[in-house]
Amino acid sequence: MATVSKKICLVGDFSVGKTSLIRRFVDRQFSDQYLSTVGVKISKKLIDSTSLKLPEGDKFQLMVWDIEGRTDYKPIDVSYLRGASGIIIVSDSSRMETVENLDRHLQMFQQVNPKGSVVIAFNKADLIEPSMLTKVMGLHSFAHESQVVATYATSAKTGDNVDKMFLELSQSILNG
Ligand code: G3D
Repeated sequence: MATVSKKICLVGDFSVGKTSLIRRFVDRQFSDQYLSTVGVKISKKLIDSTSLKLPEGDKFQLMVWDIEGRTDYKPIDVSYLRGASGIIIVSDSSRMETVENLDRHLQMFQQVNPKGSVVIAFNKADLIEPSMLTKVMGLHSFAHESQVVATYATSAKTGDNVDKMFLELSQSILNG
């Protein structure tokens, strides 16, 4: 029996729903760990072989990093991304500028970990018409496509696709 532990980060513009997605996935089980100097909150989630393809009895622990309380659009510090096996880049589907910024975040991660797994979240999917959402998602192409494991329309409000997205990223990290 073994537990594999991996770090992932949520990145994206201010107020796109990063913290809400983590809350939804981690079921409000927040770690007390708070690195006040950098304002990072780390939540842990243990996943077993009922949700992931793991050797029988093994467990997978995700350490989910979130920069809390940011109210500006300054670029994040790359040190936050160091050691991350994967990232979820989040946009707010109802705010086009946050969708346009997805690539910028992807490029930053690419520089730190060119082999890491990336999932793109078009969050707040509950706020826009499905046909509009399809259009917004279709508009986008990424500079480093090969790193993008999946693209999801999510809603932290309804829970739509949230678990699925975190689990797909976890499986991709596990598969190496
Ligand atoms: P951030 O961590 O990216 O900065 P937050 O974003 O998770 O703090 O969310 C910012 C605001 O968006 C919050 O509202 C939150 O409730 C809302 N939000 C997050 N995800 C969704 C979603 O999927 N659908 C909808 N409708 N709202 C969402 P407040 O009002 O607290 O600022």
